[in-house]
Amino acid sequence: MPITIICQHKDPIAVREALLELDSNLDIRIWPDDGNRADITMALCWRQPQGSLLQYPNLRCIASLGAGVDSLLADTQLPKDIPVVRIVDPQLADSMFDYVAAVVMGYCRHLDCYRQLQAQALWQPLTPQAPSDITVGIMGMGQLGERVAKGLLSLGFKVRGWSRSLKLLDGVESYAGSEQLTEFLSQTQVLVCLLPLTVKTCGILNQGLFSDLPQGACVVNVARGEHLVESDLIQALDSGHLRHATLDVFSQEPLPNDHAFWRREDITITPHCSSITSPQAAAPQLLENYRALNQDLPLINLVDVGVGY
Ligand code: NDP
Ligand code: OXD
Repeated sequence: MPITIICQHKDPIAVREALLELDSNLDIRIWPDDGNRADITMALCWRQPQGSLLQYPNLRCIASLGAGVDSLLADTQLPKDIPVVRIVDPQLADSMFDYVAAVVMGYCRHLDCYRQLQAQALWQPLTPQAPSDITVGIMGMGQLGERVAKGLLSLGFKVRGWSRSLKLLDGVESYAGSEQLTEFLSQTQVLVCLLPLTVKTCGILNQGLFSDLPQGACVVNVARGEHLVESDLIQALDSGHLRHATLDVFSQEPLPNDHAFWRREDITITPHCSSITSPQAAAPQLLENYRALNQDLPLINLVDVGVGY
């Protein structure tokens, strides 16, 4: 039974080749030239056009080609009652840890401050902070957040995590739910957002949340641009309450040339590259789900569509 790849802003051919490497008998088509759509039982999607999935009457599984499913679920015409799966990949989590570790280490060694001093040609050594002086708070303690938390702990940082349900993770202070958010934020010197984008988390990085962070805190957003209220960030940086922000994701990507963030020394921008799903890493689990589907076995990495992640 054929698979289709409905994909924008990612290379569908690389995904097809990675799957064919594993099983050369697969019939993998690429939207929009994917033949008779009534034959297709599985769709691999990344930012599929609204309503496109309605054209497949015999679809039995929708797979996100990334860890996040926000753009997939944002399709108001998503066919109902078809299981949605996503990518869960240890390499993706390792890569996210590498990025966050680099950023947080940079804060310990004041690399953001040196960038500002360099712009003024100022030679001014600053006392480095040890990892054990810094509390990192991670919002979202899922596949990526947990890996980042464990990695930062091993580097000597103090780590706390916030999620919907309380976690039991050795060495990590756990907080859950909106009632514990303020307490979680109160000692967080570097805040890392690794939440999925849902109705509950959209705009969560806002003025109220920033004001609950200690003076001089830094913010790292590696989840989705829509978590952040951009004008609130600018205000919190301008007022001096926040020291710096590192942003990998934006409401509009690529970030437009004339966006105010580009010209700020207190914001570091990277182009949605903190952790990239490789087709080679994704292919085995896509194939596993395809085979499970054909044998009526349970699917892996299922998304709770009702909750939004
Ligand atoms: P998971 O689904 O594994 O984890 C999500 C975590 O967020 C869980 O701990 C969950 O809590 C928590 N959470 C969800 N909603 C809330 C809420 N309302 N309040 C508090 N906590 C909440 O996701 P992943 O770790 O795999 O990925 C996280 C996100 O990272 C993705 O959705 C994607 O948007 C982004 N991403 C970004 C990349 C990049 O390159 N910048 C690359 C890959 C992913 P609980 O455990 O209780 O369910
Ligand atoms: C993802 C991403 O969700 O790359 O996988 O952002």
